[in-house]
Amino acid sequence: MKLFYVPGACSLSPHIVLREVGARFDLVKVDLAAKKTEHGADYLGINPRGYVPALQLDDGTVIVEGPAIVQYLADQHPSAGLAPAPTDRQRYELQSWLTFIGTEVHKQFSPLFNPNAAEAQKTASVQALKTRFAYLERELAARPYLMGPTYSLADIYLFVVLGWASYVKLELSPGLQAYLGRIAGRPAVQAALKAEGLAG
Ligand SMILES: N[C@@H](CCC(=O)N[C@@H](CS)C(=O)NCC(=O)O)C(=O)O
Repeated sequence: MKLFYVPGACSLSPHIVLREVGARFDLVKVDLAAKKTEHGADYLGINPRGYVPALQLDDGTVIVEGPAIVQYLADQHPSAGLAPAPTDRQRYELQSWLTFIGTEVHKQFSPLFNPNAAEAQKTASVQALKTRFAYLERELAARPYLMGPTYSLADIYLFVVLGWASYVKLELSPGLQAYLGRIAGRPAVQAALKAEGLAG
């Protein structure tokens, strides 16, 4: 398997999942501006949507969209316990969190990383993010992880996007910082950060 990634981008979420489940994989860095892989291949030929992540299976099949990739990996390795079984009603709670993180948190960061975004758009994103952070803080005050006592795909995705807060000078509450610390302490997370050049 190959994971197409950019260091520190949302592709870090499937990268952590690959390590959590103990899969064998190669990392392929992508130059998003040039739409080329580090080996010079046309990235649009791999993911015509032009963004990371993309996971290429050994048979050549490509899976795109972070939430789909991580659920595929969790379902291939159910013993890792990162997702309720597809037939379990709890699976919809996981999908609800993945959707919330993708649409209400991840995408609110986009204007803050875009030098061409209008100030009004950035201000609206900051306001929306502060509201989402306050909500997450309340949710996580009652339990260690989004799904309750059990660490899941949702925590991995949230860890990655909340990690961007410091880059855009948004403060996280002590509760959210403690939550990130719990996840950062996992060996798979440390290994992924190290492999992407984000930790010593
Ligand atoms: N809906 C996509 C969004 C992926 C996404 O936003 N990727 C960013 C990095 S975090 C990217 O590659 N942006 C570059 C671009 O859109 O050209 C997913 O969830 O996988």
